[in-house]
Amino acid sequence: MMMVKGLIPRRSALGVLGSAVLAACQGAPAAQPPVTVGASPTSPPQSEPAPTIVLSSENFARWLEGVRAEAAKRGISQATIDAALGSVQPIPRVVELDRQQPEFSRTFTDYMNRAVTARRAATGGAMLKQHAAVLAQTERDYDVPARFLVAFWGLETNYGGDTGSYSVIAALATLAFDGRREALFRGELFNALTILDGKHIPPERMLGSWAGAMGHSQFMPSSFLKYGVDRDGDGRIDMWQSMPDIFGSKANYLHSLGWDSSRTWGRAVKVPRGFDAGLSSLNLEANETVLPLSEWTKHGVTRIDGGPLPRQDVQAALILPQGIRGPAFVVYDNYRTILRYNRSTFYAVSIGVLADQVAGGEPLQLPASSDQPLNREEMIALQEGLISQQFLKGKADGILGADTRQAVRRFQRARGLPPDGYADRSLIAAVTNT
Ligand SMILES: [Ca+2]
Repeated sequence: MMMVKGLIPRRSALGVLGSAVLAACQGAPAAQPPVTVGASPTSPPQSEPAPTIVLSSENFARWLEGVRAEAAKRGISQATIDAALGSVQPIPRVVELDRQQPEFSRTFTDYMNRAVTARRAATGGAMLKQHAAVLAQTERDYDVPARFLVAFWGLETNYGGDTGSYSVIAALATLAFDGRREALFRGELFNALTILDGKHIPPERMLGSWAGAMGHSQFMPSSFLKYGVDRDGDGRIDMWQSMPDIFGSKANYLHSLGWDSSRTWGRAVKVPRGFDAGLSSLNLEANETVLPLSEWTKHGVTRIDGGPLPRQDVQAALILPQGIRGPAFVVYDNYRTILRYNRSTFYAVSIGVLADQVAGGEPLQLPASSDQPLNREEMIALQEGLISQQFLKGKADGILGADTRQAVRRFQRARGLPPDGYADRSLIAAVTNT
């Protein structure tokens, strides 16, 4: 499922990677700008050319008048409007960052090796202990296990170390004024004003990513208003300093999305030689072939160490994020719940793997891979080849979405290749040389 118009990049804990891209989906149940590190097979590329950034202060002042009038009409107090918007100026850097998105940057293993490091897992383990009391209360009340709350925290802001230092009001005003996604950001600007009006945080402390994601859990203002909870009872929802509020709000969010605390998210597995790659799910929901674990066992799937899969009656899909030669995972319902929060396969797997390691699980050794991420030109060449051979309908858009992956699978089946739906350079060569 591709929702290009909602693509929202933001700064992330993984900003150290240089090319962190956060893909958000406007209109998805989770209004939060979700996170990916690098492009995943599900993150649409941003293809618009970068025009010269001109932010006319005269035009901005005129535009801001309209915002102020509408804010007043929406019932936001004049004092809040003056305090928040009185001296706000557009931030050219925000527009620059908004337009500066890598198209494709990482393969799955590359992403995972950077997202789930031994250090991040160890820090998560320490955080699990340090915040044990708050986490236990949160888990009891919202039914989301502590290790997952810590994993989200670790991936989003490196355990609160990287929450962003942009004025949220100024960043949102800039993005709304810039106009590429005015409706989204103008709405979030009014949400941010509503938060200020509620005295949850003073304007000077309302800091976040350049795209307006706030605090330890990088909530967009709409998510803050929808899922934020005051757990320490001081009358304010504080996503910046109150750990009870921070964990409680995230748990409330995940609970609302349908978290099932009786199950985990899935697990890394080993598939046998000759495994039918056509059994793997290619769509984002990972629900093309859903079988009980006992059936996967019959297909020869084992734990990563070769031991038998759990003998529980769990419905699972199998995913091969980097094709049949890459790592394999069985995934359960909570994996799909993570995807409702952030529609990136890479992100969802990394949350699960990190959560397990935070709780003391074995590190996941991913096989070294010489795969390179495909660039946009290669993706288009692949699609054009698939279209000309009638494996794919429509027009080449350079986005490796579910339709393209299904087309790759049809091509592979027709050529007697393992139908894993995975496109690498050798696949492109096979498609374009025929
Ligand atoms: Ca509070």
